[in-house]
Amino acid sequence: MNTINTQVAIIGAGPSGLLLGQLLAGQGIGNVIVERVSGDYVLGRIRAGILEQGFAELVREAGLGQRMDAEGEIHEGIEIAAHGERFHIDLKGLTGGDVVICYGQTEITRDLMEARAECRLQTYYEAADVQLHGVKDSKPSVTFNYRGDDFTLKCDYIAGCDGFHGISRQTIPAEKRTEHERIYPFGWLGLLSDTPPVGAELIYCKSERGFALASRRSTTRSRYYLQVPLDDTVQDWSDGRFWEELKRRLPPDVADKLFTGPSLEKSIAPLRSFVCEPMQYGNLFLVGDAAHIVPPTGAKGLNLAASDVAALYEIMTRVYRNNDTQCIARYSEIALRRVWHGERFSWWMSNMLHNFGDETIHGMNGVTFSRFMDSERDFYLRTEEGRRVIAKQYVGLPYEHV
Ligand code: RFL
Ligand code: PHB
Repeated sequence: MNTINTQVAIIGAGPSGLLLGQLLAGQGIGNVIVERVSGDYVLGRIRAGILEQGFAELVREAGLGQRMDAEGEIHEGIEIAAHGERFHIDLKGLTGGDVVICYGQTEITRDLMEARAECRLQTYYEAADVQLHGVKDSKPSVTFNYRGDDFTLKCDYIAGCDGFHGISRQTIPAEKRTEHERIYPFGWLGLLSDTPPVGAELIYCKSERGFALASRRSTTRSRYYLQVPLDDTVQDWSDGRFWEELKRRLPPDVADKLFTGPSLEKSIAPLRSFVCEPMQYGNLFLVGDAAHIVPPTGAKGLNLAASDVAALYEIMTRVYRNNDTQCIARYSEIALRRVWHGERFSWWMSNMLHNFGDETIHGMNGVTFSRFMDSERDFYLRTEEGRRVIAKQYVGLPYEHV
């Protein structure tokens, strides 16, 4: 049995774990990451593209803003198209100057991984049988198997950054947590291609045939998504079928300009709203997707993970710098306040932009959900007040300090 000592054990080397580790190291707080899969596998998952300024600030504070600031694109607006009509949401104008950055989660993760390796911070990739112990005690620990050897990682605190399917959340006794969940009756099929994007800004499209999103990674790389039935598989969608369907959902003038080409990656993600309360149990803190999931329509998942990281980073800094252990109990309350805003916004955007078929409004004598959503969308897109409400939430609400 090998024993390692550290201050903060981090479970998971996704963006939450890596960013937290880098920030803590900058304050001289020791940390070790234990990750279930390989680094290459983590980098192979194509996910988020839109970063709020709060996230970007944290990345800069971790000393890693260089490539993001050089290669990331500043987006001052987004478009929302409904049944072929296009509406511009002037993020910058409507919020008094706020913008978002279009820079892939894969790139952020790669930057964080490289920095961690350069700083010689310990990460155990492909760790098997990861288990958390004594999270209610003053000396918790994590055990795992690494390349055939058993390890015990002794620590003061554990950050559960192991995503929705991780083990950290399950370590909290069922009677001590409440989980809220909605699974949507459809998923998103994503396609990445080395084709010039169809627009300079993202275009969120509501059409009779379902939702579509035209996103991008650079001037030569595009990312597109389609709403698809939950039981569809990637094999059901040849590249040709994907491009045909996308053209039908985009506004006609946009579809005419679409460049198609072979896919670099295609995957289907289910859509879910999920919150686990509280986000802290003893010396265990849940961070990011381990505690909450949003449907990607509002581009909020990674950004909510970042605000959790910011809160925990501030608390850990106070603990180790000022011996202030009182503030620990505030983590869950602070993180959850912002999480619920993000949950509501993502749910609302999803409701407005997807097809829900024949779903009816409870107690309204057969009135369909889409009928209400049509007028909701009409109001928010056709009035400046409405567009401002969307813009303010899309760029992200401010972080709360401890
Ligand atoms: P992750 O990225 O899931 O990382 C968790 C890590 O923990 C590891 N793990 C374990 N390690 C050790 N022991 C165990 N037992 C473990 N179990 C799991 C996993 O292998 C993994 O490496 O969670 P994290 O770090 O909290 O990051 C969250 C984000 O990845 C997620 O919220 C975003 O990708 C969501 N998201 C978006 N967020 C945005 O802010 N803006 C966007 O534009 C955006 N677009 C998206 C998205 C998510 C998508 N999908 C596929 C769900 C678009 C899509 C399609
Ligand atoms: C992406 O580019 O992957 C992306 C952008 C915006 C979203 C979701 C995903 O709302």
